[in-house]
Amino acid sequence: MRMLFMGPPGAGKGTQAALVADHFSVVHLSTGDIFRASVAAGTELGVTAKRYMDAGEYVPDSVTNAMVRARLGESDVIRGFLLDGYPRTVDQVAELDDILTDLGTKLDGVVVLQVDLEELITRLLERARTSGRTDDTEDVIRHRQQVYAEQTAPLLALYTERGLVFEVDGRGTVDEVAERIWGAIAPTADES
Ligand code: B4P
Repeated sequence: MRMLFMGPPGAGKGTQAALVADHFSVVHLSTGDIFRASVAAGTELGVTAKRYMDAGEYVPDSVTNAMVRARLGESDVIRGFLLDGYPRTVDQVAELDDILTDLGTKLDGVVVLQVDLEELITRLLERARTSGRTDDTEDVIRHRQQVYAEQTAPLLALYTERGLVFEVDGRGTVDEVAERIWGAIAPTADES
């Protein structure tokens, strides 16, 4: 299984991708998680990433693409992977296409979680109370939604044209959303 999880910040990508990856015993690769781990470890990558993340901007494509290419080259990815939060820009889509060609494989699907803006803001403000994430302030949360609308939402048309998109209603409880995702991808997952 090789899938992407897409959707605006707060849509539940991380939450749901972890559940599906666990079920299929495939790698869950969240670029956001890798950046946060690098920040915590104080690496050079972390220092660079923090500057952009704290401002609600995307980390530069050159940095993000190199990181994903390296991770997808590791041996545990052979069974499959769920990419959560990547690709987010046109350049990242092109890089992922190249990586998949180099690996001699292709995507099985793209799960797109749909949640309205006010619910997204509510969820992220709720997370802000507990996560300690420095990009979870209200101003930055709103800016991240804008960056998503400008740079990432247009990519969905491209994957729709390729016939890969499963649109899933991301409202409701985590279990309800998981149930919907399962209903959408089960036929594809059975084939892979
Ligand atoms: P991410 O870590 O991907 O953060 P995110 O977009 O906020 O999504 P996340 O996965 O955390 O939220 P989720 O919907 O799971 O990115 C953070 C930053 O890293 C970016 O702004 C950027 O700077 C950088 N970055 C990452 N990838 C990049 C890339 N490819 N290129 C460039 N820069 C990149 O969950 C949100 C909250 O909602 C959670 O608290 C969760 O518990 C809750 N929730 C989930 N489902 C729910 C439900 N059904 N009901 C209620 N709450 C729910």
